[in-house]
Amino acid sequence: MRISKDQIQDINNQELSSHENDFGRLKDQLNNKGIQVDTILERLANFQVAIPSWALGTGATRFGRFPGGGEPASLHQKIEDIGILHALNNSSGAISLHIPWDIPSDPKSTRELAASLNIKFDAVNSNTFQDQPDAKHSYKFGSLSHVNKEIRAQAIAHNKEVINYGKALGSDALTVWLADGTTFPGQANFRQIFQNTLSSLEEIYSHLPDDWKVLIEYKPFEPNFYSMAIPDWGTSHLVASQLGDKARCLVDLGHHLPNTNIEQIVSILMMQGKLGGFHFNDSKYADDDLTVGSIKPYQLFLIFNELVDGMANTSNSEPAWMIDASHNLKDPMEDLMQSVEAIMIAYAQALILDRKALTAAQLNNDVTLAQELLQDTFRTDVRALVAESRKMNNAALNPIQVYRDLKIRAALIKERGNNTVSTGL
Ligand code: PSV
Ligand code: MN
Repeated sequence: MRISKDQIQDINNQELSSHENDFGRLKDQLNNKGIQVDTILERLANFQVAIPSWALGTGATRFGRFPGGGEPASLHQKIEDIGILHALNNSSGAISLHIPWDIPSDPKSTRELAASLNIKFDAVNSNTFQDQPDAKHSYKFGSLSHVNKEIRAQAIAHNKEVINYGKALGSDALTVWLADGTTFPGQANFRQIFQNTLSSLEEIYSHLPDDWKVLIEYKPFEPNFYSMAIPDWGTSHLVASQLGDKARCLVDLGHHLPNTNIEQIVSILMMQGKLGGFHFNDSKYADDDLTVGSIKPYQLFLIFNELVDGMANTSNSEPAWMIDASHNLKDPMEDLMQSVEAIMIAYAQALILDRKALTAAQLNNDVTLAQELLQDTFRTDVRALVAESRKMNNAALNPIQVYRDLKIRAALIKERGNNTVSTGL
C-alpha cells in the first residue's frame, strides 16, 4: 500500500492557516534571538532515522502478545510500511535489517522497492542470540565468546554472511549485539569471555569492506543476569579500539543501569571519534523499549545537546540512527511516528540552543545561567518548526492525524488480514 502526496496535501490544507500562525510566531521569536531558521529547517529535513525491520509488528513481553491486525508478513511489506511512515514524516528514510528475521532473498527487487520509496539501507544486524531451526550448534552458552571453537566459528560465519547480505543491498555497517555472558557466578572466566569475543570480532572485522563500519552494542544485563560479554561503553570502547578505525561503539538508550549519565558517555565517545551508532527508545526501569521521549524527554534533549555539539566540534562522523523500541500496546506505525517526532523535537531544540552563551556561562562558572539556557530551550515549543520542515518536503503537518484520517491501519488489515505475523521478537 502507498499513499500519495495529494492525499497528504488535502489534509494538510485543513491545518494550514493554524500551522502558519504557530510557525510565524516561533520564527519571529527565533529570529529575535539571531537564530538562522532556514539552516535549522534544512538540517531537520535531512535527518533520517532508520526503522528496524522487526518494529513494524506488535511486540511482546515474555508473558504474552496481543497483536493488532494488518502486520507486514514479508520484508517487502515491511518496506512498504516504512514507505508510508517516510511519506508522512520525511524522517524515516532508512531501514535496518535483522538477519535471519528478514533475509533479502531477492536483493535486486528489494533494492528497487526501497529506492522507489526513497528508503536507504542502514546497518544490518546479526543475530546470535537465538538458535535457528537449521543450526548445527546452540548458542545457549554463548556465540562469539563460546568456550567451544566450533560454535564461535558458526557465529563468525553468520556475521560474515550478514555482511554479504548488507553488501548486496548497499548497506555500509554491521551492528553486533551479543547476548553472551553468564547468569551465575563462576559460570565462566571473564578474561576468556573477553578474549574469545575479541578474537571472533577480529575475524569478522577482517571481512568488512573498506568503507564499512562494525558497531559494537553494549548492554549491562539481559538475557544474562550476572555478567554480559560487552556490558558497558568502556568495554565496547576497548573492543572497538583494539579492532581498529572501522569499529565504533553503539549506544542504545535502554542499555544503561538506572540514572547513568548517557549524555556524558555520548560526549566522550564523540571526542574519541568512536560513536558509530545510536538506538533510540525510552525506559522507566531497564531495557523497557518504550516510545522515545515518553518518560524522560529532558534527558533526551540533553543527549541531543551533546550529539549536536559533538557533530559540530569533534571529528566524529554522523552516527547511524535507529529506533529500537517495541510496541506492545499501540499501533506500531503510530508508535514509531511518536518516537520520530520526539527525536525531531529534541534535535530541533538542541539546534536552537545558544551554544556561545552556554560556553560563556561555563567559562564563568555561572551555573544558574547555564541551567536557565538549557531549560529555556527545552521549554520552547518547537513543534511548528518540525512541522514546517515536513511541509517543505510535502510530508504531513501532523503525521498521526493524516494516518488516522486516511484510515491506513484499516486498509492494511483489509489488504493483509487480521492474522499476519511479522518476524522479530
Ligand atoms: C538488544 O536488547 C537490542 O537492543 C539489540 O539492538 C537487538 O538487535 C535488538 O534489541 C533486538 O530487538
Ligand atoms: Mn539496540
